Amino acid sequence: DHPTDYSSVLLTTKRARVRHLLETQVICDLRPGEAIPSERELVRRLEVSRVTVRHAIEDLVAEGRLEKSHGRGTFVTGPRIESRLHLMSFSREMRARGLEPQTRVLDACEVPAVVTVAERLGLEAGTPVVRVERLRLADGNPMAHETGFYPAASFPGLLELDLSSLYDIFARHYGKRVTSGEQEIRAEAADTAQANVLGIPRRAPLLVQERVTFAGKETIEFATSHYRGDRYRLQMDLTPSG
Ligand code: 16G
Repeated sequence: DHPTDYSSVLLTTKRARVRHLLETQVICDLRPGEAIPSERELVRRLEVSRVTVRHAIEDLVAEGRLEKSHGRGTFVTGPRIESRLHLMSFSREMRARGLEPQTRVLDACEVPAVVTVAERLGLEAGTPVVRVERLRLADGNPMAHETGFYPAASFPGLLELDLSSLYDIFARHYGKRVTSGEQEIRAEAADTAQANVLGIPRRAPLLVQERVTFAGKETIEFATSHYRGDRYRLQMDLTPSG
């Protein structure tokens, strides 16, 4: 009685089957960053229609298994990070997972703290802070875009140093070890600027983490990290409360 319902069920099944074939017969032989064969080639290899191949690819893109690059093709996505919520630097966290961290410093300068930044750092508005904007990569794949503010008085000469790992510098150059932090996590859709920096489509999901970090009683950081939603998951251990 509902022919349209039946046809959509059949289509979904076929689409799911081809999606499975793509994963088990094509993607499994490729490494992250490698391109999948052309649609035409996939039609030949999997013996299905072009439309079905296209739909299956769309599903895998939506799941984050594949990513499209305009005019270049469709690629197997890079590493997916499953992070426990803990106080670790980006560099250490990636190394702990066998990935090579890289940092591209996009901007670093000293500025007077605006009210919102000053409040989080426990400073008077206008107090000099160092603003560091960085793109964080793992094995060459963009993972996060981070902007942090650091009290200039706590870190004299910071701008002259190599800013690829701040927590490392804080410990080695300034004898300040990160001891605790407060963090908030929220979801956001990438705006054009974030999308461009992270190499994702506009409106793609981001996991935003805002952190205030302490070295003992001293507040040393207020940072906002925009992580790619397709490459980052957070895990936490739960204990009963109340
Ligand atoms: C993490 C922190 C960030 C900190 C950075 C230091 C989150 C959400 N953010 O990315 O606040 O600045 O580590 O890492 O975890 P680094 O020592 O490699 O610069």
